[in-house]
Amino acid sequence: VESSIPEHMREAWKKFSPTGFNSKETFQKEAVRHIETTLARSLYNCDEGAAYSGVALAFRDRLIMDWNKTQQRQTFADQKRIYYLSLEFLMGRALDNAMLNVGLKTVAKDGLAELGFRIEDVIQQEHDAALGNGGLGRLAACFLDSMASLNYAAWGYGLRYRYGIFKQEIENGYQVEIPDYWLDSNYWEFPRYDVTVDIQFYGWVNKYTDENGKQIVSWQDGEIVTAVAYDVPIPGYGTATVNNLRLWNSKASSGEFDFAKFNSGEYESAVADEQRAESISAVLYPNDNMERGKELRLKQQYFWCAASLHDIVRRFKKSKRPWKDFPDQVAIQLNDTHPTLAIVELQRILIDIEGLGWDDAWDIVTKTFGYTNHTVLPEALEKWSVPLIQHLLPRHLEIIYEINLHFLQQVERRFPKDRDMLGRVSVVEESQPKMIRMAYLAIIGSHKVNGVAELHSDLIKTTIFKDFVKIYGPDKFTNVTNGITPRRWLHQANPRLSELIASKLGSYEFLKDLTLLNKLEGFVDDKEFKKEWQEIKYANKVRLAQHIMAATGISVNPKALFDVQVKRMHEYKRQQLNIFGVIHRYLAIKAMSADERKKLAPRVSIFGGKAAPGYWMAKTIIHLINKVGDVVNNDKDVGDLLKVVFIPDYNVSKAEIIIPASDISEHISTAGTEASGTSNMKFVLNGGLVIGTLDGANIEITREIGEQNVFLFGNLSEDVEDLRHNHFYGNHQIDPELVKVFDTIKSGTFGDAGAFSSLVGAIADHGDYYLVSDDFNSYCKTQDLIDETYKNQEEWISKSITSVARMGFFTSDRCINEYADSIWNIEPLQVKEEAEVRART
Ligand code: CJB
Repeated sequence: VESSIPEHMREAWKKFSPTGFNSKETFQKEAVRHIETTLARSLYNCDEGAAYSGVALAFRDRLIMDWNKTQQRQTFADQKRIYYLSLEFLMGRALDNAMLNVGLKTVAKDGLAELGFRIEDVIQQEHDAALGNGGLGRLAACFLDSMASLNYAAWGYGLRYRYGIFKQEIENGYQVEIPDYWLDSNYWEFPRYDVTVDIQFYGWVNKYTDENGKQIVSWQDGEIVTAVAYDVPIPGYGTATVNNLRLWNSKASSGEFDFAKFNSGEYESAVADEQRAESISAVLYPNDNMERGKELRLKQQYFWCAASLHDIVRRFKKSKRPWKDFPDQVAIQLNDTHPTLAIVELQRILIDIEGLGWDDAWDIVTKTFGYTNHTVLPEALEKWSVPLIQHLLPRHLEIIYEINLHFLQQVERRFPKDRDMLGRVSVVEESQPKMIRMAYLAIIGSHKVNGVAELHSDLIKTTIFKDFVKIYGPDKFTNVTNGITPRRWLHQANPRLSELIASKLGSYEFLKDLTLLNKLEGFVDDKEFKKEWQEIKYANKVRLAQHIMAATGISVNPKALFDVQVKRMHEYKRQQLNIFGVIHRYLAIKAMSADERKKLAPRVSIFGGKAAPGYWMAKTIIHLINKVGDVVNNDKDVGDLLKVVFIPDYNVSKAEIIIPASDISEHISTAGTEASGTSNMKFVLNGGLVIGTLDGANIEITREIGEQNVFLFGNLSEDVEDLRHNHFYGNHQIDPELVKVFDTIKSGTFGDAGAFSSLVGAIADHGDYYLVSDDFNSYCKTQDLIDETYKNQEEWISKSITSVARMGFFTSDRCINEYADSIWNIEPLQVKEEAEVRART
């Protein structure tokens, strides 16, 4: 408060506060000013890149004005805030979203046209902010959008990676990874060089009694790295709320950057220290649903948790409230177990630094945190080795042991006869070396644990966290089914469909209340409407076909059925089932007579997705898809009847082109493995139908839109265990049609069969863990049913419209309101009426 301008001088200040633009002319003035001054370009030297920069800077100014006011309003209101801790925020592009959210996209479009640019071309200049791997990171981005749109006082906290998820290129059918340096021309961040936190690593724990007889615990020596805040404004849709995403950048602590070394001529060593510090926030780990236990990753986790917590605590302390009020002011949500050290860090701050007793501190901690689990896959559940934690964070290891001790004592009192229970639920796994089970720590340190779809939330209660349900009772565990933001995933990705819907519903209000879509059901028989609906899908397919041509050189017929599977490559997501199905179809076409071929609906099988660089099997699947494409796409017998496309470098901005163009999308994970899935929601919201297993949110989507509108197939999650057991101990017969597919691969039809032997072997010889063979037959039959259904376009379009009409539940706005209600106990902070109402274009 010392830094605020004295009362009597504020009028002079306010006179010059920027007012921003709200007309075509004022927008042009701002954009041109930025191009000519900030960027030092001119009208003789302004390409689309420079135009993008000028427009981005103009909109950034606009956002930051609202950002400033929002932050003042939230500080003044002094209410509880949400802090969403996530190692991943898969934001995608910001400009289009900013234009839409402040309601000035038409202004920008018209203004740009007069300056010689098409708005679409300008928007495409932006590099995606790709600080995430897949669903978990994109969910965090959708949540930020919803929290701002609903006027919740919410902060995201993450890391400012210098390199986001790698760019994928395909060479000779193989994935090649290219570093994604994305920070040049990134106008959406504000470095806060004055907001820093020094973070300690290594060192040792000193315990002594001070002169007053008090036990002091102090963590000493080691290494200090400084966290510098970079703030990213998060605008809400149709509201003046602009929240903050704070990303931490690591740099050598200014005290540490060794001037002594530097002066004595040890330049290299001084620079090496600096680089080591900067490496913490250098790169996003590219694994999805897979933990690798690397020391640098643990460093990232602590660095980010500690910086965020110190920031939160600093903000709380300004309020001068007593510590017991902390959980009334602060709700921290852990996006998976990656931020679990925040629990330990808060306990450490409270007992070692603030001097609270253990129990009082622990009570505050557990009331503050909520933990979201995103997977039951064993390889994704985080464990850290005790020696590693001991070395890097010696005091934290002590606190973890003490948390565990208190917890196990409580368990022992409740279940005195169940000795095995203690071993099963202990935070410390008695392995060699011992490991800390982060999910258990997260459960113990939180007041609520949630899964991300109904089936998943049931599964965590009955499988991986079963004992904890016994210990804490079922109420600690809850479900919040995922959602997506309709602003990006309908309006921005599919503007024509959004416009058509608005024309029928009378306004764009559905973008704020997605349940209003149900009024579309009244138009399922409206001929004119259906025709427009179909035309829009077709136009989106033409757009995708152009992209496919530009990216791969493959020509696809937009009249064909577009069958899409885009998501991270993973055995459990079963892209291999899809490509085996494609080979099966290819063989069938080859065997058909000319007459039979005429009756078949032409199809384009479209794939996209990155494989973790060290995930051999996932890379092999990519390779097979590309090799099958090479053969099928060049087979004269096949022609337009089947094309196979792998779109390289699937990311958020490509998703915005691909999703609106699908007729069918595939969500075909082994039942019980995909926690929720969120692209399934995006596809249906854009009028695509889905083929899917009874897994994750597919189940709830089916419940909402009706079984007759979904192509379901495959085994149920409750049968998976038995089937797996049978593969090993019974007589495991591979589906005969799948055997034909394998024989074709083995015969070298798609190049060197050896390249695919591990993929085929995993199913034929090694237990088929993901039940590809068990589901193959029903998958192929369901694909045939899709062909039949597609022939009746009237029926198909009706299904498409009905499905969209019933998707209201899957907005991330509903999801955030549920978190607010059942986990965070927080109300929105209303924005004054005049600011609330904005033109929506
Ligand atoms: N998920 O993206 C990831 N990464 C992980 O490491 C673990 C889970 C995904 O999270 C999404 C958001 O909750 C889910 O929809 C998806 O099923 C899950 O795989």
